[in-house]
Amino acid sequence: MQKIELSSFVRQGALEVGFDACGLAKAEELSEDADYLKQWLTEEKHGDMYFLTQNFEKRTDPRKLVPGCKSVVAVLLNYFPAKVQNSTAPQIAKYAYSAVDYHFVIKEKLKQLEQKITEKFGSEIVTTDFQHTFVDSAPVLERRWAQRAGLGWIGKNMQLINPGLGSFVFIGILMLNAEAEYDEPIPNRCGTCSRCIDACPTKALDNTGLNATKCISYLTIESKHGINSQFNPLLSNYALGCDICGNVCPWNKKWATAHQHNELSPVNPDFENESVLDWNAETWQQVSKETFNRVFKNSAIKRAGYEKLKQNIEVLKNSGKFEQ
Ligand code: B12
Ligand code: SF4
Ligand code: SF4
Repeated sequence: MQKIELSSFVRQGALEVGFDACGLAKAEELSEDADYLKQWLTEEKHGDMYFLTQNFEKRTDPRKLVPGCKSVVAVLLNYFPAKVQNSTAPQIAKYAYSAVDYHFVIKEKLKQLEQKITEKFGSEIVTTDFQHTFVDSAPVLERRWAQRAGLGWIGKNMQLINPGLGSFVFIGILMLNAEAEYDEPIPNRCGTCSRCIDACPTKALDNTGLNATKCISYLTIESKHGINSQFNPLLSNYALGCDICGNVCPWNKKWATAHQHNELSPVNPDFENESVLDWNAETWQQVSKETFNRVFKNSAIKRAGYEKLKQNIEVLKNSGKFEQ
């Protein structure tokens, strides 16, 4: 098998199953990232996200996570929506708009891509003994792999920014047991810009990266201890996640265009065509746990949980973020 043949097939196959971009990188230890991650964890910038302290060696070397793996395939899926919420409604970050959780959508597409590759190159090209497709939930430094696979640069807002798509893209990963022709990383184009750092309401970003414990996304989704009250007035009407450092980035203004993925539609056909885009402060305050669980049954919003969402809405309300 020619390395170049494998890479071209994988890139083309990724587009055929519906991804928006694909690149390949050599599987090797990420020693600089390991140093950075160690320091980041020592400074406790991960807060309650205990899972980030686990599997350090696997996280910084994919060959330890997936024995036999030689190449890392990174794929992107654009999630920039055609329509956004009314700005007076409690804000839900765009990644969570879809009625079907992006994890399911990407896993399914990765499965289809893997099937194409194994049909062409044989089943030994992936390892069947270990999980080898990933999105979000495993010890994989996904942004770094997407960057190494030539899919963009990691901006000062810590997002992977793809020339042509911007940063409102999900990342998926597939590990292969064969060597391939690899993509060249592209240069960082942030330059002297610091709009994301300046715009971050909680000062979670600086030139050394992100302090997750201050990030609205962490506070509204991951924090196990509720929202530290010092941040209450700074939540900028966000009830789940935060898009501010992405919204202000000039590269998104230039490149982000509405995705065409029906699977990421916010409309839930199984529940009266309900869409989170139509929810306002009143809907959120009145919703029962049962209705919440039915409307958001398959969505990323449900992962945050009813109680957490209600708590966040209460914080916004008490901070005078919306009329009662
Ligand atoms: C934990 C997590 C979070 C945490 C912590 C975020 C963080 N920056 O670490 C919280 C809950 C805050 C969060 C928020 C968001 N997240 Co998140 N998150 C993750 C997760 C699960 C792990 C990230 C991680 O390992 N963090 C630890 C830090 C230290 O690692 P890192 O940020 O990847 O940084 C590495 C490199 O950038 C590099 N690095 C950074 N600075 C420097 C400097 C030097 C000198 C060097 C050498 C290296 C280096 O080293 C680091 C370690 O390798 C990934 C999925 C995954 N498995 O990768 C998704 C992921 C990063 N999240 C994602 C998204 C979409 C978001 C949000 C936009 C969601 C939202 N709208 O609310 C925000 C954005 C916040 C932000 N500005 O980063 C996407 C990113 C897509 C993209 N285009 O970049 C991912 C990849 C999920 C996915 N599969 O699509 N997230
Ligand atoms: S997601 Fe929001 S709070 Fe987190 S770093 Fe970006 S702007 Fe700051
Ligand atoms: S806002 Fe500016 S500094 Fe921040 S990621 Fe975008 S280009 Fe880079």
